[in-house]
Amino acid sequence: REPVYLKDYRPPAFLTPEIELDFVLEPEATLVTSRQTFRRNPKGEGRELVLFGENQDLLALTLNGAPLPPERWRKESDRIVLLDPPDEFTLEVRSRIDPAANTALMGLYISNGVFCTQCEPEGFRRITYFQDRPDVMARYRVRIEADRSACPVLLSNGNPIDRGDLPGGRHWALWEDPFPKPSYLFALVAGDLACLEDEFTTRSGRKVQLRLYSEAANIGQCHHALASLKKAMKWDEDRYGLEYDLDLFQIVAVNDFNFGAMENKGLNIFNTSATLARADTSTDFDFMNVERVIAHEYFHNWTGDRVTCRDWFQLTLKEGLTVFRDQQFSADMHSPGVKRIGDVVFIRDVQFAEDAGPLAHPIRPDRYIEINNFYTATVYQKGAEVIRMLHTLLGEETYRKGIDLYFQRHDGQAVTCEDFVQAMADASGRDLGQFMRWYSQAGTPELEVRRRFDPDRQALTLEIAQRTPPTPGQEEKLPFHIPIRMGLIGRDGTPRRLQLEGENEPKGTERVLELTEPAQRFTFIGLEGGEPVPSLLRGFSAPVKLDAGYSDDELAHLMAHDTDDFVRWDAGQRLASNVLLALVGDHAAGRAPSTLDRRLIDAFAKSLDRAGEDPAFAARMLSLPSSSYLGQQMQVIDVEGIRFALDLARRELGRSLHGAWLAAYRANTDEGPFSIDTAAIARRSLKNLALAYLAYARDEEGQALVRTQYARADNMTDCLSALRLITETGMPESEAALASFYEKWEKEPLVVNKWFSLQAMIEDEAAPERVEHLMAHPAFTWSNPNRVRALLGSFAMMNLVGFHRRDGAGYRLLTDKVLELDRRNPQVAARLLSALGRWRRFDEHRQSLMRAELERVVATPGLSRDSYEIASKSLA
Ligand code: HT7
Ligand code: ZN
Repeated sequence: REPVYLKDYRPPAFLTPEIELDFVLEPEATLVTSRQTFRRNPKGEGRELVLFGENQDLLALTLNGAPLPPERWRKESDRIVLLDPPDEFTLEVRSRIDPAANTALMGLYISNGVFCTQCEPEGFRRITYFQDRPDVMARYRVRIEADRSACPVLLSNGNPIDRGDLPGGRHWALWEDPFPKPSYLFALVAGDLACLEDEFTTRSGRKVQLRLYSEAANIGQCHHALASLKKAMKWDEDRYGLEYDLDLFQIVAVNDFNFGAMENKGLNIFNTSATLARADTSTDFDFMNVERVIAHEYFHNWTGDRVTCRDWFQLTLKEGLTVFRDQQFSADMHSPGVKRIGDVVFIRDVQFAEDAGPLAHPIRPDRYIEINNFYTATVYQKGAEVIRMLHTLLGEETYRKGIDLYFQRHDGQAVTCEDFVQAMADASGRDLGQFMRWYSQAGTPELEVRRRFDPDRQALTLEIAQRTPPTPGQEEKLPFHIPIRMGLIGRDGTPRRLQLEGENEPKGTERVLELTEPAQRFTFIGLEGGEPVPSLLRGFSAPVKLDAGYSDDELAHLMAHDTDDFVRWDAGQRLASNVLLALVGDHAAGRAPSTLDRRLIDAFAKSLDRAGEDPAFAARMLSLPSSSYLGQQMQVIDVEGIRFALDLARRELGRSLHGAWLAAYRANTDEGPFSIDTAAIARRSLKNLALAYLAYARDEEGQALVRTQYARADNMTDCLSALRLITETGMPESEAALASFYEKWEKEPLVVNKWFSLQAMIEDEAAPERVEHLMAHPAFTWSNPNRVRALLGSFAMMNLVGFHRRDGAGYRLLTDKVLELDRRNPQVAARLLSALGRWRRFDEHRQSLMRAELERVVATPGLSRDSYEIASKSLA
C-alpha cells in the first residue's frame, strides 16, 4: 500500500512496437497468448524489464521461441521481471483467465453473457503480462476465437482484417489497429449483439461506417446515441478542425460497467445508462447525458487517443481537456448560459466539497495509492475549468492556435500537462509559468472584493484579494493566475463602458481582469451617472469563491439587469442563500419562523414574470441552492437546520406564488406529441419545477395536478417528476404509485434503477431501514454497478437527512455494505466510501459516529487498496 510518486517517473526500459494477441474465449477459462516485440529504449534506465500481470495463471513464457530459463526471470505476486534480456527480442506469454469470475469489472469480464473489457487505467494487466503503462504504445493485431452461437459478434479495435469458421461450432475474427496505442485503450467485445448502422462522411471525404451494438432488446433505444455521435463528429471538425481517422467507429453498450463509458480506440464501450434513450423510459436529463457522453468519448479520439498521457498523474491532460470540449459541444447544441449554470452547480456542489475535504488533491496529483481513486470531480471538472481559464485568457482564436500546435507537436505521443501548456504559451507568446500552479496546488481560492467609489473623480476602485485555504499536505499556497471576466452595470441598468486608470479611452463593456498577486487594485474611471454595480466572474470565469459584499438591492439589480446569465443566476443564489442561512440560524437558536423573507418571494415573483423569455433559464433562476452548497457555507453542517429552511422556503414559495406557478405550469404544458428538442426540454423543466412548488404548498389543487400528470404522462421526465413529488410530499397514494411504477417497468433495468434511486432519496428518518429493505428486493443485485449506485449511492450522496440520521444507522448501513462490496468490486466500493469523508464538517456527535465507521473500514483484514486509501486519508 505504498504510494506511487510523480517524481519517481522514469521512461520505460523497453519499447513494445508490436503486440499480437490471441484469445480463445470460454467464460471460465479463456486462453490468452500474447506475442510482443521488445526494443531497448535509448531513454530508459536499468537492465530489467518489468511486466505486470494479475488474476491470471501463467502457462508458458518463451523468448525468441525458447522457454525462458529460471535464472533469466523471476515471478512476483503482480509481475514478472526479466533479468537483463537482450536489446531486441520477441516474448510469447500464454496464460489463462476466468472472465466469469471477474466481479471487479476490470480486464476481461462478462456482462449479461457478453465478453467485454475495461482496461483503463490498469486493467490490461489482468489480460496478459505487459508493461501496462500509457507511455508504452504498441500496434495491435488481435485474433478472437469463440463459440459461434453464443458470440456471433467478435470485435476489437481498428479494422476487421479477416474471419472464418472452425469445427465444433466455433469461429474467429482478426482485427488490426494501424495506430500505436497504450494498453489502456485496448478493447475486445464478443457476444450476441444487435447492430444499428449508419455512415458519416468526413470533411475530407472519408466514409466512416458507424456501428452501435447492444442486446437486441435495446437496439430500439440506440437511435439518439447514433444521432448524437454524428453531431459530435461534425462539431469536432467545425470547431477544432479534427476529423475521424479510421474507416470504422464502433460503440458497444453493456449493462455492467464501473463508469459511464470508455474511449477505446475505434471501439468505445458504454454503460447502457449512457447509451439508451427513449421518451417513455428516459428523462430529458438522460437524453442530454447520452449526447454529452457520446461526444465526450468521441472527442477522446484526439484528446486522449492520438495524444495520450505519459503517466497516470497526467490524467487531467486528457480528461480536463475532453470535459471542456464536451461542455463546449453541449453549449453549442443547446443554451450556453443554462449549460454553464448546470456545470457550475456541479463544480460547486461536488468539486468544491472535495477540494475542502480530506481527499482534496490538485488536478494533477503528485502521489496515489490507487489511481482508480483519482477519476474525480477535481481531475475532470476542475481540470476542465483550468482549460476554460486558458481559453478565457488567450481568447478563442489564440486558444485554437495553441490546440493546433499541441497536435502538430505531439500527435502519436504520450505527453505531460507541461507539454500542453507550453503549446498554449508558445502559440500566444504569453508566460504561463504562474498559471501552472493550477496543476500543482489543491483547494478553492477565495476572492474578497472591496469597492470604493469616488463620486468626485467618478472612479470605482476594486481591490481584489485572493487566499487559498490549506489542504492536506499543502499548508501554504502561492497566488494563482486568475482571470476575472467582468463588467459594470449602471444604476439605470445599462452596461457601462470600461476605462481603467492610465488608459486613454474606454474600451467596450466587458473585459478580463488578471489577478496574479495576493491583492490587486483596479480603478475604473469616467463613470458618469453614479456608482455602478460590478458584475464579476462572468460565465464563472474561474473556479473560485467570490465575496463581493453585495447588498440585497445590488443582488436584485444584477438579477434584473446583468447581461451575463451566470451572474444573474448567481445573484439569485446569493440572495436565496442569505435568506436560507438566516432560517438555519433561527432554527438553531430555537426560533422556528413560519414565514419566509419577503425579499426572496419578491425575487422569485420577478423571475416568474419573465419566465416566458427563456423557460430553461427561468427554471434555474427559480431553483433553490442545494443542501450541499448551503452546508459548505456553514462552520458546522446543520442537517436539521438545512432541512427546515429548505422545507419552509419551498412551502412558502409554493403558497405565496400559487397563481404564478399555476400559470407557468399551464403555459409550459405541451399538448402536442412529445419532442426532445431544446425548446421542449426547456418548457418541461419549467413546468415540472412549477408543479413541484405547487406540490410543496400541499394543497388539494397542487396534489390533483401531480396525480393527473402521473396518470397521463407520455414521457419519463413528466412521469418521474410526478412520482417524485408523490413520494417526497408523502401523498397518500405513495406506496401504490411506487408499486404500479415497478410493475410497469420491471423489465427495463435503467427504469428500475430510477425506482430504487427515488426511494433512496426520500429525505425522511426511515430512509436507512427502507434502503436496507430494498436491498432484499429480488431486483437488487450487487453485480450491477448502476443498481448499487442507484440505491446505496443515492442514499449516501443525496439523502442528507436519511444518511446523517442522528443514531448513525445510515453510516453503519453504508459501511456494512461497502465492506461486503469491497471484496467484489473495490472501485465502486471506494467511491461510495467517500460519502463518509466529510465527517469533520458535522457536529461532534455525528463526527464520532462517522469516524468510528472509517476506523472500522481501515481495520478490516483483506481490505482493497482502493478503500484503504479513501478511508485512511479521510481519517488523517
Ligand atoms: N476514460 C474513461 C475512464 C473510465 C474508467 C476509469 C476507471 C475504471 C473504469 C473506467 N471506465 C472508464 C472514461 C472517460 O472519462 O471518458
Ligand atoms: Zn474522459
